[in-house]
Amino acid sequence: MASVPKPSSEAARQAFYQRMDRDNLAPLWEVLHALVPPQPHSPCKPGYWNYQAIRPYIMESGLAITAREAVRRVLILENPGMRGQSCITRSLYCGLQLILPGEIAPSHRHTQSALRFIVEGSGAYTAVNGERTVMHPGDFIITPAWTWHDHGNPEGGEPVVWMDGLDIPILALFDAQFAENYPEETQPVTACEGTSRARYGSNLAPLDPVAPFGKTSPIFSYPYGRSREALAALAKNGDPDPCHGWKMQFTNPLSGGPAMPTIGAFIQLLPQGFRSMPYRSTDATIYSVAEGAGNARIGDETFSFGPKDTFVAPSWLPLQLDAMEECVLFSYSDRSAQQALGLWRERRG
Ligand code: GTQ
Repeated sequence: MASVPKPSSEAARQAFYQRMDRDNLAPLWEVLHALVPPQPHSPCKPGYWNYQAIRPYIMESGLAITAREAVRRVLILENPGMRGQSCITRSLYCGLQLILPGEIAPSHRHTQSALRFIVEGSGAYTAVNGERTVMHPGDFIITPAWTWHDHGNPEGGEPVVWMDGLDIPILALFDAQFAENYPEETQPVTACEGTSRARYGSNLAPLDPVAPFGKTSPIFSYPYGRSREALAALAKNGDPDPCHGWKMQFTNPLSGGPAMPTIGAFIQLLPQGFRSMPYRSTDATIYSVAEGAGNARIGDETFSFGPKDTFVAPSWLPLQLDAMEECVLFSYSDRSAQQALGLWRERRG
């Protein structure tokens, strides 16, 4: 009967690994615990950006380069645990984009999906698929994958800053990135403002159920006034969720599902004095403060936030929110992708 062989010495093992290394081979047993951890184990760290502190850099970028030359004049919010990788979580990118009066950010398209959450200023527009939408603080705007888009700010207006959320690392993971420039600086306007909202965002839909942007919502602008009104009405009726206050997801009216196939976007209201029950989920989440001030405890770090600030909660670290004033928080994460793949988990308390 064959007997179990005696294990090699550590030195013999190391020599063995070195020999196989030349043939692009490596032993699983040296890395198994890191590859298949008992629970999420991420280089992503909690992060916080105070808008008043970083605003001077954003405005200085307006002196450093034009929107035209930069193509997109954006300061990237890099996760403190993943500096140099242009990401705020493992799967998502976040930046703050500035467009000054009289500027144009030229038209292009790419397979990455983008969302915008307007942080400061009004009057700039973004154009998607021949329709322009004017931006106001708190608006949530979508650029579906592979749609032509350009941004502009008419002369005589004010600087406009918005948060860009893109699924850049997801497309990179799959090596499925494509991009191209439009032959002109701006795409022609073929529909008047509000057309897509009239067609899809009025509890009505065309009779032929054509989804113009595939799995992405055909409403590309969700104005803040409407979101805010809904939250205020909800807060008059019933109790807040112990973990989330009153939290809603932006939806695709054609599917009833999330507005974007890779990114979930949310808006929530926390009443003054609300202290949430700790909550964790596998979707690392980026928050932008639309209104109010409070504290976010993420793992064992606590950040005091105010209007226009950004913070990020990594996967599976408990998040607890304290609202010193009534707060409205916008947030986005890769929850859509995780749920589509059956990966998403959450834990309350
Ligand atoms: O507006 O198209 O922040 O392509 C990064 C990449 C914005 C955009 C970003 C982009 C855009």
